[in-house]
Amino acid sequence: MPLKILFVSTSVGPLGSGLGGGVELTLANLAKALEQRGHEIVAIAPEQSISSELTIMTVPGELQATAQTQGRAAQIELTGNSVLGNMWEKARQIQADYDVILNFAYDWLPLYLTPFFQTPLAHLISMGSLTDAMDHIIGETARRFPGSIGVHSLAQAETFSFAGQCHILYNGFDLSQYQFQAQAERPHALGWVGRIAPEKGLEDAAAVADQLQIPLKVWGAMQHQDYWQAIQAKYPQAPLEYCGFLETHELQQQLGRCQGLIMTPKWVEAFGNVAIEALACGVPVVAYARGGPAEIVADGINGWLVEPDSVSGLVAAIQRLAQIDRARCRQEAESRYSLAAMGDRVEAWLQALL
Ligand code: HBI
Repeated sequence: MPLKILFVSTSVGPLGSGLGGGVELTLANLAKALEQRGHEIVAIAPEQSISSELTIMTVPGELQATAQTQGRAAQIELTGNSVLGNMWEKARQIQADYDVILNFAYDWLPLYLTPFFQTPLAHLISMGSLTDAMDHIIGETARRFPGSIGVHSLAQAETFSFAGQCHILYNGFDLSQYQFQAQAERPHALGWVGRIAPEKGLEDAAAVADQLQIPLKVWGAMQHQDYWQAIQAKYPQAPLEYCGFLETHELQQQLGRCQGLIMTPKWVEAFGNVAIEALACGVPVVAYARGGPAEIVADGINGWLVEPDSVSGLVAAIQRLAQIDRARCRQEAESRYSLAAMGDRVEAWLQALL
């Protein structure tokens, strides 16, 4: 039966800014997947959020600091006029109009509020274990509200002591927005996509570009300018090109021309949306065997898995990219990561919770 679902967005940036990283794409795709099945979605998000399809209620307030820059012992912090507090006050006011509330923020408050709401809360946890305070409150919520915690991959779940209580959802994309490109175009560049931030390990991709002298095109929100400058200074001869933060239509057009996507996560990447976006365009993926990408890349089928942090391993894998069938890459995306496949998984999760 059709559900009325309230999404409450990430607190680190407006939807459409790229600062919310994968969560922005996940939220938009999940809304589409559930609406296709007759459910009604409304989202609460920080002011300046924009979306072409989604009905959004925006609230003001200060953004949260990103959890991955806080360190394990980080205390919970909320400013007086926090956008997180304001979003959840709004959710509290209108909760009676909805069958279920789905939280997308990786923050303490929405988890802590679970028992205070009359409408059931479900939490889509978007990253692995980062701080003790978050581990504690997610674990408590998983224990007291069985089935309320959703994650993107087994690897991500296993970073938590309560892995067994996490519902694994993977992710899903509107693959009609991604054009299959049967072959790479000159100069057969490598692609790297993600927030320009230390946890994403861009320096290793630059090292590969430097060694192979193959152009590396970088797309994503420039979150750490100094980090980017340091990489360019370390590899002055590497053919690196920052191509900006593009919305999906532009990104897939340019990414699809690459000979491969290179993924160099230094942390346990919860999923790796960009891997699916590349596969959807027929672009094989070379990734460290770490986190979500290790569950997406089938070695020799849609790309190559590499020993984590091994630049020489990346170099060897790049040289075997021609062995991968690009049409098979697209098929892999369609069979497991379409909106319909994700909609099945999320609908089953929410209905089991209700
Ligand atoms: N940090 N505190 C906090 N809250 C979030 O919602 C959050 C974050 N860091 C990163 C992030 N969300 C997203 O970019 C990733 O989950 C994809």
